[in-house]
Amino acid sequence: MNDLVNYVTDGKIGVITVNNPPVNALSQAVRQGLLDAIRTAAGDDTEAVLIHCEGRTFIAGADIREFGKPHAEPFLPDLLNEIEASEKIVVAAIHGTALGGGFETALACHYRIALDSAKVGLPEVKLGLLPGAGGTQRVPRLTGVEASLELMLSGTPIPAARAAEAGLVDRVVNDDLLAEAMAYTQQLAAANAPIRRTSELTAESVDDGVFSAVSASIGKRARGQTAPTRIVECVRNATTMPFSDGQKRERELFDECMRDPQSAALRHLFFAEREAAKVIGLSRDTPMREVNSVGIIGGGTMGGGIAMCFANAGIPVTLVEINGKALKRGLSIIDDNYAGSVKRAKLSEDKAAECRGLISGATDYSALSDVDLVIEAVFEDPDLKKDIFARLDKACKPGAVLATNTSYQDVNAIAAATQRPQDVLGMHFFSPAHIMKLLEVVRADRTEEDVLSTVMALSKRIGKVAVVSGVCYGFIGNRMLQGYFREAQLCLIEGGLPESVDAALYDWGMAMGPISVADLAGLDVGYKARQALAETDRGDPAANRVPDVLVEANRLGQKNGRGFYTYDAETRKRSSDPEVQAIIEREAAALGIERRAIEPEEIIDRLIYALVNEGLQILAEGIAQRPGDIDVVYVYGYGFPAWRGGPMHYADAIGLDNVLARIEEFRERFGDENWTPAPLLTKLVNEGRTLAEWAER
Ligand code: T1G
Ligand code: NAD
Repeated sequence: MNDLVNYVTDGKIGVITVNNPPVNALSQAVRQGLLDAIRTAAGDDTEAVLIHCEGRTFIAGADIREFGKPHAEPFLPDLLNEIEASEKIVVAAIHGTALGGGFETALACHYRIALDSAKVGLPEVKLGLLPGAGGTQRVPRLTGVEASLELMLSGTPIPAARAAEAGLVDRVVNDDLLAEAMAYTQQLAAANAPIRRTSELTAESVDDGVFSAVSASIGKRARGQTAPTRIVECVRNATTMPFSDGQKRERELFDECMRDPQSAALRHLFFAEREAAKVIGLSRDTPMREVNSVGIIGGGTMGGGIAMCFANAGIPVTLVEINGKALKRGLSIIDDNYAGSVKRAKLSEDKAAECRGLISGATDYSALSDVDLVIEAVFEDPDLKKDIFARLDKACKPGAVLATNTSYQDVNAIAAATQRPQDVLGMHFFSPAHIMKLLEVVRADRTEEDVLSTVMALSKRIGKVAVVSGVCYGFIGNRMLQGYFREAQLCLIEGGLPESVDAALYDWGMAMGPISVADLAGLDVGYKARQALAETDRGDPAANRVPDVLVEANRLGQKNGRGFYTYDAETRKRSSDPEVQAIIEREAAALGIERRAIEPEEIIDRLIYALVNEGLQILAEGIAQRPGDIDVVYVYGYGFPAWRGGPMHYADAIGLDNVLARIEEFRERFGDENWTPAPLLTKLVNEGRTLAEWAER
């Protein structure tokens, strides 16, 4: 045994306790401790063995921090086979989340008891991996092929009660797990219950059509990912091969996953998401303010969704609109959203009604006199926002947090419109706000530390992934997007078509092509933002020409059914429009641009490297705390493929020297204005360092 794994005998029961905070991950020391304990039990006079964990959860998986490093014995599959081979009954007592290798450990035990609040799951696919310690062979033997594939391909944990129905857990209790588990183990020993080795069971065979149907669906549910196909092969093997052969092949495919850059990217994101929650320089015990009530100003596209985020977390919300008619419209948007969630079985009727009941409306700011937090989401007009913050300054109680949902505006200037700039920051949600997980938390120059820590903690409470940004035009995400959209428009006018530019990025892995995204967001939003800027600040005229002409031709995008594409009023299905091609060719000629064939590789590199170059500039300015934060922003807010790890991880994977060489080539061809390499890029290449190494500074 060791510090992390303890073994005692309690009567005729050998009790193995794992205690490796925070989540009892199966580090080398835990594996060694478990092996020593099970061997000790094999040799003593106990009749049965119980494995349980201290702390907030049963084993939540292999220790992800050990991945990518030389693998140390004992190897998990061997350890679990030894536990299963025990001549004494072994019982697992599950609380919290038994995930990945943790659930596989429980599956190697002969019986499983769980708290009703516990969950079990195999989330390896979210790390670009597969259950590599027997899970792909044992689960089908216990619960059949389809349930196994759903568990492994979704990676979503299931509650203990459902696991019991599925034959994965034998007993569910609602309290005092250790006592219940001890009693259960003693019962089994006293009853001389059989030693049930799952590996000795036979998995039901199913028609091969089941596997081909699932393989076909992978293209939709996990587009571009490689691990899901390997998972299907493993589960198929469980129905056709003896356990040992199936497990041998599982290991080979697991190693293939581990060597796959996709897994490195997804593991990077796992830790980047957790790092993003930490504000550099802000200690974990920074005090926080209470937030038990929220006010939202503006009940439009964003205000309604934002209100639902808080109501869904049980926090009462007051939605303030400019007048009764606008309020009615705002509340009906919310009603439609809830009806949609019920229709898609995301929420039960009762839960939707309960959450909706927490949202009330008002047209007078006095309704906000006692709320703990106010979020402004009115038109993107800086003067209107400053006026509203000056009014909030008078209406709200001392200590209330005042936030703006602006997409671009200067949060320092908005804060300066109040006598309490220390209570002001940006909370930039993404549309649709009740669905998108990303929240850019914009730290203004005078934002108080307890305001920042309050909002970072609150974001977790409302199910958001928060990333801190400094103040600049467009913060992290929208600022980087400008170069991305610029290159999309330039590729279009230089020779592409909406379909070809979109296909290049979609096939590369983006959730949606840039031209379709522009139509979705509304071409008028960008047009108004450009019109608000001085001519000289609007950037490359060739990049704005076509969208400007479309807006002036009242082609605003999906919102009025015509943009770069036309959209079916019923189905919203998009179709190409030869009129747009004619406009592109006409405007290219007017600008003296000779259109040419543009290969997908060039389109991809121009758009993605524009993101990367601006990302490096943002890091150098300290607008983003670390490269991983930018990756989290793009994966959770802009449909960047998670299996590529985000733009900054991707740049490191490609090699910063290759990125710089390509940018230099683009500078040669297209000029300094759009393609001056970020000084930090040149510096890191000269020093032969990666962004990840730079981030560890
Ligand atoms: N390994 C190492 N560290 C881990 C970890 C793990 N498996 N899980 C969590 N942590 C760290 C995390 O980085 C954070 O650290 C702290 O624990 C709290 O986590 C062979 C190959 C369990 C649901 O994928 O889903 O088994 O930031 O902030 O919100 O088949 O963590 O505080 O320094 O997320 O309460 C499969 C991953 C591994 C589960 C808890 N297992 N973990 O959520 O806390 S692959 C997983 C989670 C595997 C086998 C294969 C969640 C959680 P820090 P947290 P939380
Ligand atoms: P919207 O036009 O859909 O809604 C704005 C609402 O504000 C309208 O209902 C209007 O009646 C209300 N309003 C205007 N003046 C008001 C006042 N004085 N008091 C109370 N209510 C008032 O706009 P939207 O798309 O929801 O955008 C709102 C804000 O969120 C903008 O700053 C925008 O940049 C930002 N944002 C938008 C998106 C998006 O995708 N739409 C995403 C992130 C952030």
